[in-house]
Amino acid sequence: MSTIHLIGAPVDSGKRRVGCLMGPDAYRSARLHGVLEELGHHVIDHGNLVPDAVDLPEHPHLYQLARTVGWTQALSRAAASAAGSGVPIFLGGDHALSLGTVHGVAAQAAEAGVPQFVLWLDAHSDFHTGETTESGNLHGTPLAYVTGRSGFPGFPEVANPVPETQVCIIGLRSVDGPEREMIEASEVRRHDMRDIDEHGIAKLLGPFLDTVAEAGGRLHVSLDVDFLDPAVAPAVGTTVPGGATVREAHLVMEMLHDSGLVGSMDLVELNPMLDERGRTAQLMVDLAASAMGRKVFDRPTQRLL
Ligand code: Z70
Ligand code: MN
Ligand code: MN
Ligand code: MN
Repeated sequence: MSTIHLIGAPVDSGKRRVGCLMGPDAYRSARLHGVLEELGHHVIDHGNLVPDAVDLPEHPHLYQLARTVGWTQALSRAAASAAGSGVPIFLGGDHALSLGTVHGVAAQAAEAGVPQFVLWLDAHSDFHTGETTESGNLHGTPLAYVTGRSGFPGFPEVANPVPETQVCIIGLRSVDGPEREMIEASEVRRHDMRDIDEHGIAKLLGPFLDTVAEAGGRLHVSLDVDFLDPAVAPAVGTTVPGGATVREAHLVMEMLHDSGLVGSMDLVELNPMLDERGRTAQLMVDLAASAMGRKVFDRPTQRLL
């Protein structure tokens, strides 16, 4: 059994549409803490973080740059400290929070001498730099930042970039031109929805988990709500049709648990303003439970939401 640190990260500065700041409390209302305790884990809810106060002028293109830099600093410290003493689960918050969480866990892994791997479950590649993003929305940039690309003015230096070969993206179906060019020129593993349909998701994830295990590595999992099909997970700002099914997502989580390799996890982009009777929050909690060891025969027969 593990010590699990629940860390609220109500980041809402990574894009224009607000609401993700309510994400941490939606997960709490869907009983994430209790569900994980029922699996036998020692669970500590650290409440919600606040961003550092950062004095940066408005950027002509990057939306809410100073606030996002402030979040990155605060989250990196929290992630580095929690990763050394259990499994942190970051309750988002939009995907800009991963600028900080991955930065922090990678720093702690480097200190511990463990290779850091990242699994990115997302419709988007989030591989823009501050120079290529057309929207100026920083939630579309964390993978470029943590793999060590330039174009991130004001952000903490990335002293421990995650090597491209240690990153795997699954679920792709919305990638902008410059992102595509950068990814194609990189060694990042990436699988789009066609790959999932043609091969099955287990055949994509399995070899990556083998690589992590062979390297003696530790895995950070970043789960974007829009990895899922909007028909089952409507509470997200940018819905992209044709996403993963509930079954595919649970299978990924079950394989992650069986691997024993997950060191940290982000739950991101949940916007409770857009949810339907809490169903997306509930599904994300169920997926986190699967990732932390819930088996089909342990599932409660009665839903609380
Ligand atoms: C687009 C951009 C995005 C969501 C990431 C979209 C980015 N590539 N959207 N996650 N939900 O604006 O950079
Ligand atoms: Mn994302
Ligand atoms: Mn996305
Ligand atoms: Mn293929």
